[in-house]
Amino acid sequence: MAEYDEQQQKLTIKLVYYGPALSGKTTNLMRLHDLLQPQLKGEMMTLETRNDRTLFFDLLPLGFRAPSGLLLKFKLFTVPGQVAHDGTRKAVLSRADGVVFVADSQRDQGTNNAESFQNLADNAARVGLDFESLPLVVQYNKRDLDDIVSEEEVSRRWGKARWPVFFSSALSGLGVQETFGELLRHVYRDMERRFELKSRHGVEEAAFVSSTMAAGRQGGDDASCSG
Ligand SMILES: Nc1nc2c(ncn2[C@@H]2O[C@H](COP(=O)(O)OP(=O)(O)OP(=O)(O)O)[C@@H](O)[C@H]2O)c(=O)[nH]1
Ligand SMILES: [Mg+2]
Repeated sequence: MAEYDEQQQKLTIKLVYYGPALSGKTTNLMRLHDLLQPQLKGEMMTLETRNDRTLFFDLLPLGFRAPSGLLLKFKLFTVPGQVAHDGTRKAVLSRADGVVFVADSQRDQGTNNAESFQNLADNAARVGLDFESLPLVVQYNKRDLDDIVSEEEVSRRWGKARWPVFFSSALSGLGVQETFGELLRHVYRDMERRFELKSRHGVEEAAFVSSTMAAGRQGGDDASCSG
């Protein structure tokens, strides 16, 4: 649930990378952190443990200021994929405004992907999110590996679903920005309905996406993400 602070003219949007253990959620955030310009972008915070396994979450803050003066702040989180950390996953998912589901393309990960997607639907219900209307993009990661499901198989699996599917190699950054951009477009439509971003704040969909991506290029620290 986006937090709108009328007094401070601030809208805080929470986006969550969800998926099975080791699918590449933290790597997606690290690549976004590298790809986006550094000046306005908040420092990424990771709480990593041994063997690349997130124990709590990662957080990457971004932000830009709308023509109306409204500050749009984005908080990007990853959940820990390991089955045991379901309580943390639920807490991180709570009040999310959009989700990227990062699946592992490796052939032997089909069951883990399916269970994690079901876990996402279950936890969304538990924290009171409407899964039907939640902006969601599916990403099949690790396309650079050998034993992976083909794009045709993935299309067959998700073809009838309403969520867009992207392919990526987060390790090299391929597809990372495209996935995030698509999520931003879906989130925009939701925010536009609720906060009239276009008429009240002068923010159109294309600007919403490009300003977030170019968060660092605007200079000045009025849109600083700290605090
Ligand atoms: N070959 C390849 N390896 C990847 C890719 N993306 C991530 N990895 C590797 O997969 C391992 C796990 O990546 P993470 O990003 O830590 O995975 P995670 O989804 O955050 O894992 P949890 O925090 O345990 O849920 C790391 O060794 C990454 O370098 C990719 O696209 N290709
Ligand atoms: Mg992680």
